[in-house]
Amino acid sequence: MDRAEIVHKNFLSRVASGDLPPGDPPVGPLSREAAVAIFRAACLSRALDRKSRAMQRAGQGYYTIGSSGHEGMAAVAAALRPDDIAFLHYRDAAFQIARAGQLPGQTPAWDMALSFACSTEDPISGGRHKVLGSKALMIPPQTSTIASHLPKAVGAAYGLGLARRRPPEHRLLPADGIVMCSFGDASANHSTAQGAFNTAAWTAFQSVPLPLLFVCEDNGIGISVKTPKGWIAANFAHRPGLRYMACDGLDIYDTYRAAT
Ligand SMILES: Cc1ncc(C[n+]2csc(CCOP(=O)(O)OP(=O)(O)O)c2C)c(N)n1
Ligand SMILES: [Mg+2]
Repeated sequence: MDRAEIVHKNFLSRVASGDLPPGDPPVGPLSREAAVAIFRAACLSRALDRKSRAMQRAGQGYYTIGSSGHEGMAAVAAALRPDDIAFLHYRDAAFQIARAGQLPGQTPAWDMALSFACSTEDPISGGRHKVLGSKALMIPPQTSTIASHLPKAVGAAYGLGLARRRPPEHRLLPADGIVMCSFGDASANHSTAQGAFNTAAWTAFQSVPLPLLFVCEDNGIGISVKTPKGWIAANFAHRPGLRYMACDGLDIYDTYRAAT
């Protein structure tokens, strides 16, 4: 058995026996029904991680990107509306799955399996790349160039604000929506990301509307390079024009509270 299989077996046996990490009972505004929907999205995300590896071993799939540890992004999806356009980090399968549950007729498992297989029927990339995204779910596909989606998100948010002041003839995004943009802790150091934060803060500082939620998914590492402990908070907690909130991404109640 490989490590992933051991983790999986442990997960199944511990959930079945109720042997869960100690801690206080969950608190916050998350309803029981929404918590179950988030848990289901997390389970499907994990199952797809495992399936993609199996497909790769069998020669049926190619590039894989795990979402494990990032399943809490389902709670961010639950706090948003499905028409809040989302520029996603590549580990956010759980976000897309949770959002798919907010619209009828969605088939996220099938769509992602097509992406793993580089099928020409993959609805978001036509088989060019394993990538998250969905037109119906307002999730534009991104490139694998880290941080490249942050300036796009800032632009989209600026456009939303502008459209409130000067209603356009054609409207793709609702006037009262927001933009969500997620990224990794190491990606936050990229000059492209820094430019986006600065532009966003510079804009908001002048009270120009910029309805944008940045979500940094801090797993403490960028491939083999460790992020210094406390770096993200130290870097973002006191920037003009930017309101900083932190949460435990492994706790869906805390994540939902912060995202809401
Ligand atoms: C511009 C660019 N430089 C380097 C890479 C190679 N690369 C892929 S993922 C990654 C690290 C990203 O770490 P982080 O943002 O913390 O995300 P995580 O994978 O930890 O979720 C790097 C450097 C890339 N894809 N794009
Ligand atoms: Mg990281």
